[in-house]
Amino acid sequence: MRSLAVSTSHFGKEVIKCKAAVAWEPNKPLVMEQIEVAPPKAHEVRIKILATGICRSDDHVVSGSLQSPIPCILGHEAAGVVESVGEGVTCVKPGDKVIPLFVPQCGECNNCLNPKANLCSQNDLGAASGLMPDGTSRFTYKGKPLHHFASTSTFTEYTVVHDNAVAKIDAAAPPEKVCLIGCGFSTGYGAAVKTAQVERGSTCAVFGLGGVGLAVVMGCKAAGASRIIGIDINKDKFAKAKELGVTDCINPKDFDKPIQDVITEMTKGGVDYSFEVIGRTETMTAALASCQMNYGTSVIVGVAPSASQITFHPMLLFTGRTWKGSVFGGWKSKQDVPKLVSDFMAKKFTLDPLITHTLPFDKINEGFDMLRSGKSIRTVLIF
Ligand code: PAD
Ligand code: ZN
Ligand code: ZN
Repeated sequence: MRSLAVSTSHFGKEVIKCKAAVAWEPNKPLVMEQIEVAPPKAHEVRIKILATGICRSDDHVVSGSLQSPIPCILGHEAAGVVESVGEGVTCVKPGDKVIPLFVPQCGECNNCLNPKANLCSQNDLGAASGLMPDGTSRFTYKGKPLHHFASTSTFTEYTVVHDNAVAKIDAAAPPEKVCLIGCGFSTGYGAAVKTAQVERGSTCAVFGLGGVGLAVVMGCKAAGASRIIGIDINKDKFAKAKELGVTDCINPKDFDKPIQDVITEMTKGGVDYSFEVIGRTETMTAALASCQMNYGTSVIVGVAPSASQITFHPMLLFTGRTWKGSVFGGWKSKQDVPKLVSDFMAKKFTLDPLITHTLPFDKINEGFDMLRSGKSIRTVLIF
């Protein structure tokens, strides 16, 4: 059984032994292990995870399409409570309810200082190190270091993050719901309302109706879109999509011609805003071609395989379309996550439709299986 050493001061000093799901090898189930979690160093925070969602980006690492060093502890969509803090931490204290941030907000880099930007230079995405900012790990298994993932690592009873990668949230917020504000909900909703800035009366197309795609739909709906076309190869996703505001559901498998031609015909020239929320290069170009040539905007949200490249006809952009990307919905994480949690508490949006399954942490691999087979939207693991 796990033994929890409780530190006597609010500076964590003891190593904690706890359960974590370790990704040892690509394309293999995660393995529940007892690991050691080191105390937080200066400007670091050790968090007891209460609930975490499973996002497709975690699976992208398991499948090898997203490069991040393994063995590692995946997971980046969570809520928890601060167990202890390192020296110099002023933004949170032990006992605070928090959400770890896979896009940090250091507040000092050029990106943090620019109101138009949200991708802080301190992020560990892209050419990921899988380490804390000081280049070391706080996780070991039998003394051997394990990598972190995306500045967060939440598939563990305890994690350590830098203090620029954690946001204090309302103490009353239900962790098993607001964990989705750590990734899926905020990413999708923000792609619509912040990155694209969908306008009232506009037409939208959302490619991929998983957890993030449905959150895009919620954002389009909240912004007052008059028509939202949902595209998915799994028709089982259509009922919920319609509940959330999709007006037309289409399955590319039902047509002989390219789906962009179908959408262009349906809308007499293309949508105002399209979103790729799958992570495939073909659907990225299809989404671009589906938006109106003079003023349409297409937003890439899906994470394409690390090694992939896109070939597309320059005429698609020459004629006036705009192509954008959106990481974490364009939100400045540390400042905006607490506000999104307050908005949830004020019932400005709901998270329930996105959560189809709740499982104990031990059943993490069942959650991954349901994501891969298309049976779930979001599975939330409870600790
Ligand atoms: P998901 O697997 O729940 O949803 C993807 C959906 O796409 C599923 O419903 C599939 O059936 C559907 N789909 C698959 N292939 C096709 C196809 N060829 N045509 C049409 N539909 C298809 O994933 P998710 O919602 O958790 O994540 C979606 C993507 O967004 C994924 O690539 C993930 O890595 C990325 C993501 N990006 C960010 C960000 O900050 N930009 C954050 C979180 C997730
Ligand atoms: Zn995610
Ligand atoms: Zn920064």
